[in-house]
Amino acid sequence: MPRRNDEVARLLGELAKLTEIDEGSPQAFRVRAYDNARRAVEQLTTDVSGLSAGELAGVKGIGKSIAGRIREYVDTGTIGKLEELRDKHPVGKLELLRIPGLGAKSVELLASELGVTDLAGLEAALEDGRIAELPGMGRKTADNLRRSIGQLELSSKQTRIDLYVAVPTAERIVTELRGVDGVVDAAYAGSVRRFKEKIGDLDVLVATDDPAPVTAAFLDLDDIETVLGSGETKSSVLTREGLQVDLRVVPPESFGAALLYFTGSKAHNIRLRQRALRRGLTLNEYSLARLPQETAEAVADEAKDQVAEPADDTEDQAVEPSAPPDVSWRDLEVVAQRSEEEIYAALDLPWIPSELREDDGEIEQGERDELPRLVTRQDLRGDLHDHTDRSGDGRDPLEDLVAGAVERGHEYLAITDHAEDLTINGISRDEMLDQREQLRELEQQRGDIRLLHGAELNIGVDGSLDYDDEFLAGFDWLVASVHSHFGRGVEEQTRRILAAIRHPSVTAIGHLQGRMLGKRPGIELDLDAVLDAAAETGTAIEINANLRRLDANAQVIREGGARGVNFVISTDAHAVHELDNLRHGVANARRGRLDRDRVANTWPLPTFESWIEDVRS
Ligand code: DGT
Ligand code: CA
Ligand code: CA
Ligand code: ZN
Repeated sequence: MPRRNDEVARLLGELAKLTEIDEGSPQAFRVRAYDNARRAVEQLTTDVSGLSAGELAGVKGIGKSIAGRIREYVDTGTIGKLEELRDKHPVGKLELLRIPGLGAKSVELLASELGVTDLAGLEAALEDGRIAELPGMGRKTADNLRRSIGQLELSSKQTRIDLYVAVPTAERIVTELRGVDGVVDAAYAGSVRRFKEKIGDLDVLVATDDPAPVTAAFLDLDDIETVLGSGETKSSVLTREGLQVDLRVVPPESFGAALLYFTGSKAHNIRLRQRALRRGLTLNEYSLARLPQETAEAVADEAKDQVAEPADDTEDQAVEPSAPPDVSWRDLEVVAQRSEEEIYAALDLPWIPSELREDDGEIEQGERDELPRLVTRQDLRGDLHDHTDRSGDGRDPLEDLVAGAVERGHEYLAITDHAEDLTINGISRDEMLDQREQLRELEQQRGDIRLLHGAELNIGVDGSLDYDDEFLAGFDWLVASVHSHFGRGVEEQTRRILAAIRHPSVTAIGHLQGRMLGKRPGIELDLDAVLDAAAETGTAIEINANLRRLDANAQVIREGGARGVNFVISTDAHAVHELDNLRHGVANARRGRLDRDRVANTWPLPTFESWIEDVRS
């Protein structure tokens, strides 16, 4: 998506949310208009800044008045209406709107009756009983709210933030800063680069010899709420979504050392520094450098005795070796600093992927040259969970989705619209057969991609699936997934999933736990039983690339990989542009330390198709 469109889409989303609060309903005409326009801009392949108000209004989904607001943004850098709504409704209200069970009306009620306008205020009002006493709320609502806040770990007291909030912001900021004059490189680091599911803050690094324009561009980013601090090479801000972003500007020659340092984890870095000392070297955020002979010997002795324990914050001081006080690193001979690869190599290690850097065995594996061979985006040859506009929530026609897949280099693509049991979205047998014909024709016509005719089946509460076994056997590929009854007990849920895994026609289990980050926690499962069954039948477990799902999660992936379970990385795309999300599924698979050979959609088509035959026999 062109860079400008990304920003505009986000602002339209914010306008929709603020208007929802302002008008007291998500169904208000204006709310839907902003949402439609946001989707239209997300799907636009031309840069909005090149379009006139008239041309914008001609885009399907964008009305005249919103076209005007988009032009206003492109021309002036702000939208008057947005500023007005932001002044009227503090960010805390948006935070409240994210809590299940709290709609726009309740958010207004909380503000007008109790003066509660953020999460901390709500928690206080829950605690002292004011919510339970509020007409229109009551004790039951209070209990439900408390449960939602707890389950979703939304509590204001613990400020970890979901990865799905941080990654788009990280990508946007890095793209933005790369475009600043004089910038040689930019990257995000810290826990976001390690792809941890919950993060504290976002760390961004920029390599340049001229920090001033970078800092200026950073502080000028549109989504900043507060500047927490700003110096020549270090700035810190808070975004409107409550995410803290730390920027560090470093000279290009030490970018690798800085990236390594600020990616962490702290425990991984401590191990590397100990390793450096044993080699007469010292590692910090500027470089890996050689210590003078005498100091080196003294420190190496000391380092030899040190037990390499994983350090947490409290142990940090005790375990962390530091350069001796009489040595100034500025005088030392630099051994490596420009890239991470050079630094690892000088420590006799292969480059260790960021997703592994937790001091959880990766250094030992690196030493023995036994690191898992992690999957990359380039390894993937196809996408295996994709919706067209035939099922209710898909947005683009088959032809467009297929063209999008070919543009992205896919050799195969599975179309998996919802089947008939999903009453709102699902499609009938006749329509399925009709689609199959359409698909075969298109495949013939194009000749550049293999199209698998599939469906996304709904796993009923008793483990039953859509259609009947004979009809199911007619599909090339079947994803079965849970879409409702999330609250049942662990035994019932496990039975339900096992039935789907063991069904002869099912080839993959979609979003295994059905969680939606920030919205619902997902079903409880006996994962041992589920993974063992998947390993036994060969049925794949999906790694859903949607950042709101990250389902299966990294832990499940890691355990499954160890048991020889097959996985597929799929986008679950409901629109063409969502085909780009594969990269998030890849990152999650890497976080799960999965060997790329366990990912079925890295396989060449003949291997892939004979595996399907095996699973289904
Ligand atoms: P977070 O933000 O809490 O999710 O986790 P990180 O890992 O992003 O931690 P953060 O933002 O405090 O610092 C970024 C990285 O910088 C961290 O992973 C390692 C490095 N780092 C920061 N402070 C220290 C320190 O005092 N000692 C060491 N060894 N490394 C540090
Ligand atoms: Ca961080
Ligand atoms: Ca930080
Ligand atoms: Zn789906």
